[in-house]
Amino acid sequence: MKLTFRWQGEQDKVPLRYIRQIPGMTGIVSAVYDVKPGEVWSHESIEKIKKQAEDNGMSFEVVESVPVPEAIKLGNADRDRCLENFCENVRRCAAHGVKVICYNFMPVFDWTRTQLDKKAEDGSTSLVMYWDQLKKIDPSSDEIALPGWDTSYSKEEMAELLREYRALGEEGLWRNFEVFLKKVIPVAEESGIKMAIHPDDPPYSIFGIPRIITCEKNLDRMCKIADSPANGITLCTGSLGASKENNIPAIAEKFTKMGRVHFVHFRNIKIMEDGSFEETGHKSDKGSLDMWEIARTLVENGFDGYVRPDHGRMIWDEDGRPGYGLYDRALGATYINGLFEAAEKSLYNPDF
Ligand SMILES: [Mn+2]
Repeated sequence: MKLTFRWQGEQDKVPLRYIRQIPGMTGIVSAVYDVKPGEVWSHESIEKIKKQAEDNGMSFEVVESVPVPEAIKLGNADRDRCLENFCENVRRCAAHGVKVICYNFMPVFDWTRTQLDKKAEDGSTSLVMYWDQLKKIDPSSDEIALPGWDTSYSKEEMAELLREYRALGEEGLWRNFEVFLKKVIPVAEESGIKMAIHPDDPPYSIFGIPRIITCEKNLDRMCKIADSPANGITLCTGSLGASKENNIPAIAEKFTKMGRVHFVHFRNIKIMEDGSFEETGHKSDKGSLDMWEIARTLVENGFDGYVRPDHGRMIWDEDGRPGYGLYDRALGATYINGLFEAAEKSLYNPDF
């Protein structure tokens, strides 16, 4: 397991010199933020991140994310140009030592939560998705807005996007995803890059917008479209785990055995009776996922890829981007170290 940490470039409040002090930290997960989605990343910008990481004793081998522009997901007139640019970004990342590219194929929004600062009993705050908050929003309204959603769209643009995706539907989105994979995976293979799709978060449709990277069956379907180790997944335990239907250790076992798990987002989540969920501390007994079982399954099936703590709570009065403070993610990192060390030692030394 190679322990990594997300760093959102120079605008990130958490400096690299702090990240390097987390025990076991080997690398950062980052992206180029100086051009719009769909444009080509400059060599200078990619190289700069690599140098910043290396100056701090870490590597830059995982990109999260190369954004997939709406033109590709919708399959509209600008698709071919955007696909060419995406492929060029894959080649350029490879040229600067990147090994894994995390991306997602979620329409419009990367993730959906109803509140970003829900206070828990211990005073910490975290991201939550409560159905009773969500149901108050009229899905036919053109003014749907939830915390954390992209605010770069105007009201009219957002309404138009929602209309287009509803008309496209799930099968339409699969068709466009297939076009994407058939174009990008051969380029990734050639360049030595492993593509790692991030599951939809949460893994079901909201407001009638299609979502397809949601469950084992659909991950299977994806793997078959381009049958190559370069066509892999980011096992985000908290995203897939937001649906009770998903058995995370079973999914981890199956896709690790297939050689398709290249990156793991390791976090816990507490699912409520009605399917609402709260992001919790990483430890197993704080949420609904058995984190030890997931770590053990990965190790026993030969997983040797990149892992990062995913979202953390806000604790110790830290002020920053919700989910991406230093303190709780650092605690998550040390927990990951503990679970993987125990799993590796018990695997290689059965008497342990
Ligand atoms: Mn994730």
